[in-house]
Amino acid sequence: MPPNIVHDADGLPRVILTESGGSSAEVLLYGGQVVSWKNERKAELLFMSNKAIWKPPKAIRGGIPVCFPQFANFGSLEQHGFARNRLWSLDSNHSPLPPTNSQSSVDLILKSTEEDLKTWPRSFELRLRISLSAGKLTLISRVRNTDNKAFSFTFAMRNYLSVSDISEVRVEGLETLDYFDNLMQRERFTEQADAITFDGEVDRVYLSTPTKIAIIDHEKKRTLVLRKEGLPDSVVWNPWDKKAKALPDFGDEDYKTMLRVDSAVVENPIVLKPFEEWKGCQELSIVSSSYCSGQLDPSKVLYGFS
Ligand code: TA6
Repeated sequence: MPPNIVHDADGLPRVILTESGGSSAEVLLYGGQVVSWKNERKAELLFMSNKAIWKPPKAIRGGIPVCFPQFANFGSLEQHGFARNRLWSLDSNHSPLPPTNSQSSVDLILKSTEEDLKTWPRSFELRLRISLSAGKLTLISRVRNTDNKAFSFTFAMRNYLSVSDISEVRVEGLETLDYFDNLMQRERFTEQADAITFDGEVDRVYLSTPTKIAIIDHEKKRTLVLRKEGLPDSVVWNPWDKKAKALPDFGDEDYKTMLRVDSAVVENPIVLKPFEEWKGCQELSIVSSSYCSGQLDPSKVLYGFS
């Protein structure tokens, strides 16, 4: 069943994904960006700034933007590369989808254009499969080198998560890891805490992270589990009050109800020989948190995951 593309007031073509359990997601062809993921009770699980600018070539501040071929300014391109500012297409040439009676998956593709070849002279195909199932949102990204020479790239899927109160959020799974601190000229540190909590601006690239990271929203008694493969690093970002005020497309109070936890390749860029392909997958799932004396019971969340 071909995806049904709708155009909203902002004129941006999008695909609406639904599944029989009642959850839904919205994907823009602009940037190949998930802009909404709602659970069966229609609660929005992703953060979207109410000052986001839904007009090309600006990147939309929220949902799950894709950074390719460069994360941040770890290279000569514009900040976070150009994939998030380009119009992607439906990928008709994709591997068969499981038959469903609702539109629960969509395959998108972005290919190198004449314009982009001027700034990044490499031919590529970037594919993104977005799949929705009960309580889960899965993104599978693939980069194929369609050039006659090798190239390298860095990459991120930037998960803007909706939280009830950032001061009541814990992130588990990154303890004891090394990280680059973007607030300290990317100096390398080692995480000492037994879980990350938030009382100020955080902008860190955690390196060689585990396949599962738990973001625990105490107030909502809800845990979001990020599971990833082929994406070894994870960026954690909250601008806090001062930086929030300095961002034109971010509400002054927005920092209180958001946290960005990315799946990324930053420290060791991917190198592809001609016609090689790289694959990076992430799965976001929602589980109810189990708390005892303020500690999450990891066996019930991190390892209870199939
Ligand atoms: O987390 C990496 C980072 O580059 C931060 O330093 C901050 O700039 C954030 O991403 C936002 O980037 P953007 O280009 O989306 O405004």
